[in-house]
Amino acid sequence: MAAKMDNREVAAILYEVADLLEIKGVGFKPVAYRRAAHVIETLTEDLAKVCGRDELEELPGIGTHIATKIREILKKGSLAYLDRLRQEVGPGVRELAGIAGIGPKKAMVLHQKLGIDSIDALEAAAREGKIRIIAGFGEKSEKNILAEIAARKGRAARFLLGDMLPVAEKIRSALALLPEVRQISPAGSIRRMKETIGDIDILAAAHEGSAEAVMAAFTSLPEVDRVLGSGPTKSSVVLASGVQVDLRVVSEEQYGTALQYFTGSKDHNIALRRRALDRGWSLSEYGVKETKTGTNLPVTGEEDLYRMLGLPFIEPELRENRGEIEAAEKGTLPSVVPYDAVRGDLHLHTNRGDGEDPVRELAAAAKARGYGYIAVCDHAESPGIPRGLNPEKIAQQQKEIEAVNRELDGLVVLHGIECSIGPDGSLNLPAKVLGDLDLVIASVHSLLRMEAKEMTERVTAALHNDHVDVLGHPAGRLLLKREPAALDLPAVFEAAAGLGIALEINGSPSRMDLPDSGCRKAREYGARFALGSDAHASAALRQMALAAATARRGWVSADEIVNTRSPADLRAWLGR
Ligand code: DGT
Ligand code: CA
Ligand code: CA
Ligand code: ZN
Repeated sequence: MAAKMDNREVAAILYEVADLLEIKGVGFKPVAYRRAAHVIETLTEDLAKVCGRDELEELPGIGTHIATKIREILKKGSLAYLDRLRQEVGPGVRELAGIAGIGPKKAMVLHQKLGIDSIDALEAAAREGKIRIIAGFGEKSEKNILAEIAARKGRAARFLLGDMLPVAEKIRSALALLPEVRQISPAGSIRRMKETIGDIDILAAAHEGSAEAVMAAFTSLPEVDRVLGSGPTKSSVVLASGVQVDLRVVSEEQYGTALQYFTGSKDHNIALRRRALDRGWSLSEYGVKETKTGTNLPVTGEEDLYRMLGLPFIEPELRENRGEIEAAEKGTLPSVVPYDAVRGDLHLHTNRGDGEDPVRELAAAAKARGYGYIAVCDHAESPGIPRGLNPEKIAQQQKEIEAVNRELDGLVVLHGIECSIGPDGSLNLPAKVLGDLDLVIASVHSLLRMEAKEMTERVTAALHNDHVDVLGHPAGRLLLKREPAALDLPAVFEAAAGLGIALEINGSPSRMDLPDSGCRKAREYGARFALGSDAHASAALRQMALAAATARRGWVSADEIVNTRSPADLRAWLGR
């Protein structure tokens, strides 16, 4: 006889049989197995004794069929029928059934309709919005699934910076209107403009004794779904979108050090604290103290704090402890591109392609932002690209752009194109058409899973096309969805720099590509950068801030970016 099985273990086997039968879509039987499992689970007497007296069939809900199975379990410690079911269903699908809100029936639906056979596949499908369209699921269940997977994997769900910036700004500006609030700023990763954020942090300075009023206003904002906690210094809420917002309220004297502390990153702070210790000070969110005497040293703001530590001001985007403190100390920290140094947008899509707005509208919106030029770069016709332009449509677009340019003062519309790079590095348009355009972006849009060697050859071949000016979203990543393509980026940077081709920093919220780390690496090769919003509507021109933020986080200065140049200098660079 095998190891003695207690009632709970027998019940667990029967429950699993029930789940697997249900996943397989078998009717009625799962109910019977589950009922039997429940009876055994709640039985006060040892099941083996009942079996010994040959009285199994007398228990409620246990017929001859299940009694036979139970005898096998008690005898062998296992059940051949279960082993067979496990093989048929596969471990991944069974795991799905364990996710709250899925269960066996829905696990089967997901397996049949989407071929999902693992938690990882489930996560990917949820992120791509494939689950919400299945009957019985919705956006909410998709979110719950992601949250549960995140919790299981021991990490919190992350959100796109581009999605969360407007949310944070709305809350910040609502609170800024309160008479009690003297100063207020985003903090944490959202202030550092990290491409994904765990939660939204906001820091406010309020009048003495008025923190409660600020907290009350915060927790009753219309966006708030539930309040996790609220106290005089910190409150946390969750918004309907599932993102957590932490608000901290400090006194005006503490604001400077608190802003530095809560902006982070944690690693940057730890390095700074070490510097303070070397000077005999202790640094915390509350201020700077002389360790020996315990006296507080006054700090008037973030800049003052860095100055006290013998450093120039370090921009929030750089505070990742990736060498910025050492560089600041040596005076070699580059002055990163200011957000308002960008003079034009080099990647826009119109309603002739897969965008929403006509050239005229995009141009007006760009002019309102103070730009001197934009480049319209719809997709060239190529396999898998929706609404791509063929040479005839490109010629029609040329007429439209000429007309807009005649109407407009102070803004030049450049006629560009975004070509897909074919598997062999070719572009899908004849040289003659490319030669007539003002700007050519070449991007990889298909077959992203190529081996690194082939992918590098493919991209490098495209760079050698005489007409290419910009390599679009070079890393090929999709944030929270797809890892970067396998590609020897340094080899690409070297080739691009040598050929005078700019690397795009794409501001689409799910791209932010080149990533900051890539920008930093590319600088070593003397690369040039082209910032593009990749906007598909005029409202999305603001995505330029995400491109600029990425450049800043990658230590890129204004003179390394081609679209900080005047219209004439940009044209000179383009050779047009
Ligand atoms: P996230 O939310 O995961 O995108 O990243 P952060 O950087 O916003 O992190 P969060 O929200 O946990 O904390 C906000 C800031 O507070 C963080 O950037 C630095 C500061 N902080 C938090 N925990 C610690 C800590 O243990 N030590 C130090 N020195 N600073 C901390
Ligand atoms: Ca945070
Ligand atoms: Ca936080
Ligand atoms: Zn693209």
